[in-house]
Formats: sequence, structure tokens, C-alpha cells
Amino acid sequence: SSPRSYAAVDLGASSGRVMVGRVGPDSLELTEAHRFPNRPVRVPEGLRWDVLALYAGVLEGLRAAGQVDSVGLDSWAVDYGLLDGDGALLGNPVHYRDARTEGIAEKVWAALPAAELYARTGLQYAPFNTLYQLAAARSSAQFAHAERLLLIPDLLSYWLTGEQGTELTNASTTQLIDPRTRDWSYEVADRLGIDLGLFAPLRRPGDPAGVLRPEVLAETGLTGPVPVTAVGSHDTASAVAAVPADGERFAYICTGTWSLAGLELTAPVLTEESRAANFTNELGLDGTVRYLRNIMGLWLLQECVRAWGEPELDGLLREAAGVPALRSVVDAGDAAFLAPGRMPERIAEACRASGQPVPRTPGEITRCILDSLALAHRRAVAEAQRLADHPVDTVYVVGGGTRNALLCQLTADACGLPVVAGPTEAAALGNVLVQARTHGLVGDLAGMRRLLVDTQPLTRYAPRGGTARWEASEARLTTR
Ligand code: LFR
Repeated sequence: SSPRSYAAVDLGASSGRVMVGRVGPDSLELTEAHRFPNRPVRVPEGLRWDVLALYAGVLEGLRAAGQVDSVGLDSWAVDYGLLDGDGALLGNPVHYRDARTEGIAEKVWAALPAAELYARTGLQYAPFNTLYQLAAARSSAQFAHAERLLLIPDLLSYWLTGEQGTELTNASTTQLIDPRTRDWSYEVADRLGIDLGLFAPLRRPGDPAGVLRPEVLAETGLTGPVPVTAVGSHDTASAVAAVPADGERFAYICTGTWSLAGLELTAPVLTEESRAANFTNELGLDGTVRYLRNIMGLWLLQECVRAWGEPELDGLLREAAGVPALRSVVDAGDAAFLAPGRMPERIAEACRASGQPVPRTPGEITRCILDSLALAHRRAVAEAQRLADHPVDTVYVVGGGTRNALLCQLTADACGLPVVAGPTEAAALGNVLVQARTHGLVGDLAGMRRLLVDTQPLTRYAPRGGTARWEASEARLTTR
């Protein structure tokens, strides 16, 4: 059969893009139709997403993409828009880095202890899980008028099609899903007084999600009908689907604003030890579980680069490569780095407070960040294997961080395992492949991955030995 074209809308925390994937039985080509910034805005009530600008970017991207066989949307997780009884958006969606959830978790745990919450949902503690956001939002005037909650990709999909749904992989980040039944946790919702009627019915990757509305066709110049297909609408679910692995003995690190490091499993790990290690059980494609840890990721560097007035990344990485390794490291899993602002100072302070040499120049700070990320990758990969009793022999790095060769090499060194880096646009590829699958162009998850191995450029990094130094740094970090 001849190749078909799919538009993947992929929204990240700092930019959105519309990519076009052309897929044939033995071919897969991805091109960028349109890329646009995602700039959160701070207003008196807090940090908000500019969701109308994002939607405008999506429409412009679809126009640039041209005629396609289907459209799929994915974005970052946990955040949502509220609609009133007329289906109109109530206010600007709140950014997950907003401070409104401070001190909220303790209140939730008073009603439902953290241990029980983990046993029922498998979700790591993060202050921004939708559950805690809802607990914070509940008393607001806006919430009193809300009749529907749509997660970000579902909201944009609704605007494109007029149809509402709740895609499962992203729903699994709300902390209202039971990863064993892959359905709502009625018990958790009930105990916390959350009305599940707020949510539109669940749908799964591959399910039909409507067709572009006539007004959207007119605005984008496309000829209908153009179906929208549900994909792994959590960007990390789409990215994991596009890990070019064969077999099961692999770990992955989805790099970008965050590093999401872990394993693909067939069943959740809900033990108390797993909770203490703050591993999450999010849902992936085809009933898989994404057992992973959130690591602050390149956010640390992005925020420094912003503070330094946006110098060229290549220059910074060259300087960083010349700085001695592992002089000082910070805990890249620490929620203390979640909020925006003053990042170089915060990193310097963390080093000073732990009695390590204080990095001063941008090159030194960049080196500290990359060493810290590699170390956090090492810990997550090692602990996930142990907690899930699932050994691996390769680490796959996908996403934006694959462009950072130093980070990939340090990750191989720290893990003491070979790293395979690529694809960079993993989320968009996972999005495209799920759409292609609904048209019968690719088979199961393994078939999707084979197509990636055969068609995408991948870079291999062999570990350079000397894991003892990483062990020592890890010990320093964990015993403080
Ligand atoms: C990555 C990501 C992570 C999620 C974080 C917040 O883009 O989706 O998986 O924990 O953003 O939504």
C-alpha cells in the first residue's frame, strides 16, 4: 500500500510542534510543519498556560501540514481546563509549576493516607498530580461553575472536533486511575469527594476521537473528513512507544524538560518500597505500565540558560566538557528545583549547603547539572531494575536530550551500560505510529519499534568504565 500521512501535534512545556509523519509498510519519515513557543504567563492569580496561543499554533500547524489522513494530539500531563455547562472554557489552565498546591498533599493524606493512595493508584508523589491540583482548586469560584474537566490534549481535541473524551495514558497521571484495572479508582474519588462525572468517558490510544469541525477545515484549508485519532496523549507515553528497543531487557530515559527514567512493565509495582523510592506506574500503550521516576531534567539547564540571557548551547557544552567531572552534584530528583527562577543561584546554594565546591561560571554550572542528571539517571535505572526485578542490558535515550552528546555519554558512563540515543522527536513518532496502526500500516508495539530501528538514525555510546566514581558521588549524595 502507498504511504499515508499523519499529523502529530506534540506540545511540550517550552514549545509546541506539528509534525507530519509519512508511513509505509517499510518507511517512516517525519518532517516538521510548524514549531511555536509555549510561553507560560504569570498573572496576579498565578502561573497560567496560554492555551489559546497553543490552539492557534495547532491550527497554523495543520494548515502548514497540508492534507493528512488523520490527526493525533499529545502534550505534557496532569494539567487541564474546566468547562462550564455550555462547554465554554473557564479561565486559563493552571501551570503545574504554579504554587497553589503547596501544603495541599498533607490535607489529602489526612483523608486518604499516602501509603493507601499509592497502593490504589501507583502514582509517585508529585505536588502537581491532578488530584492535588483538584484539592487546591475545589474552593475556587471558578470550580463552582465547572461541569467538565478536559486534560490539555483532550481540550484541544475537543476544540478541533466538538467531541469530548479522556485519553487513558494521560488520565493515568491524574492519580484517579487504578493501574491494575486500567479504569477509574472509584474508591479514591469517593474517599476524596471527587466527582468522576467531571471527566468525559475514557478512550484508549487508537480509538476514534471525532473529525475536524467544518470551521477547522475552513481555517486550515484541509478537505474533510479528517479524523482525529486518540494516541498516547501523554507525551511520555508516546515517547516510550517510540523507544527503538527489541525485546524487554531495556530501560529508557525520555529527555526534555524532564528526564523520565524507568522500565516498561506488564504489571504495576505497588510495594511500599517502590513508594518510598518515588517510582510511578503510569499507563502506556496496549496495557503496558510505565514504571519510572521523574527527574528534573534539562529544565535545570533551560532555566540557567534563561537566566544567562540565552547563550548558545554548543558553547556551554564545550566549556562544560572541559570542567573536571563530578566536582559537585545536586539531587536532580529534588522538588526544590520545581519552581522557575534564580536557577544558577539555587544550584550554587545546594552545592554550598552540602559542602561541595561551588560552581561559578556557566561552564561549571552546566557541568554540575549534566553530572547530576547522569547520576540521577544511574540511580533511577538501577533502582527500577531492583524494585521491579527486571534486569536490563541497554539504556535507550529518546527526546530532546539526544542532541546533548555529553549528557548521553555521561549517562552511559554513570549507568555502566551501553546507551542508544534517538529518536529526538520520539513523542511525535509514537503519536504518528499509533495513528498508522489504526490504518493497519504497522502491527503491534514490537512492530512499531522494528520500523523505528530500521528507519531512524540512532547513536550508540559505550560506557567508558570507572563506575566507582559515580558510586562514590551517589553515596555522597544519598548519605547527606
Ligand atoms: C513530560 C511530562 C512528564 C510529566 C510532566 C508534567 O513532558 O509529561 O511525563 O510528569 O511533563 O506534566
